[in-house]
Amino acid sequence: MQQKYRRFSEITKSITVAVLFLAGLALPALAAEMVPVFSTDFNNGVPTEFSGITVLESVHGYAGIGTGSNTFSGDFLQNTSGGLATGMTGTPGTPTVLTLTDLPSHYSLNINFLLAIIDSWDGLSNDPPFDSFVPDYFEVRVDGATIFLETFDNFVGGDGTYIPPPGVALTPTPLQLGFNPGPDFLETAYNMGLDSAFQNIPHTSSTLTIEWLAYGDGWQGGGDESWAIDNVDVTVNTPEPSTVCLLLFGIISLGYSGFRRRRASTR
Ligand SMILES: [Ca+2]
Ligand SMILES: [Ca+2]
Ligand SMILES: [Ca+2]
Repeated sequence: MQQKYRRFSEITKSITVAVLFLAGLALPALAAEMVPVFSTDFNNGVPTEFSGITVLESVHGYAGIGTGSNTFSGDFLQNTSGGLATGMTGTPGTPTVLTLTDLPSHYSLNINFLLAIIDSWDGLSNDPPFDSFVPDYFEVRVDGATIFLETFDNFVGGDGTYIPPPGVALTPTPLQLGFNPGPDFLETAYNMGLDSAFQNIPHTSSTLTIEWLAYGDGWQGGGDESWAIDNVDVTVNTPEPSTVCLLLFGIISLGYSGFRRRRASTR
């Protein structure tokens, strides 16, 4: 009877400790503080944190497209690099790079930006005679590691790989928004901050580099296909001190529980 009671008591304690531990783990995520570390709309120039291709261009017909008040306006950073000149098809684009330093202590980060996919992107595959124009990749890297790699398609018959999550696509079908005015040179727009690939990216270093680039065997660049970003906003997720204490308490409790179990098993 006494043994049964002791077992029941151990189980109760273990459940309590497990609940406290899980609470310790869950609460920091729930109570995480989102700290802004960088923001620009490119309407007053290119911030010095950018390097690589840093060309400003009017947003043309993209003006007003967006989510709520987060819309393209004024200027954006356009990257037309890569091979369009005769014989240069497929020459990779040069990245646009954002470098941040002295970040506050954090465990993950979020990258928000509007993306303009400009003119006749051809996707991953296409039928002859357009098969030499593919693939056209768009990639985003954080500290050199790929966090996003997809092909986009604005060209009739092209086959892009990107399937935007709800809310991300701002132009359900390609539209003529300027730049190359040809009938096959249409544009699309995306709110990439609404794609989970750009939220809660594990990261702890006090420095950060974000690279945006386009390339591929079919990459033509220039006035044939290019891309632009606007409203770039980076935040880091920082646990609040009180929740750190809870997390530590959870870990200590689990250690104590393990100690008691080991002690009981040696009896
Ligand atoms: Ca702008
Ligand atoms: Ca192409
Ligand atoms: Ca166009």
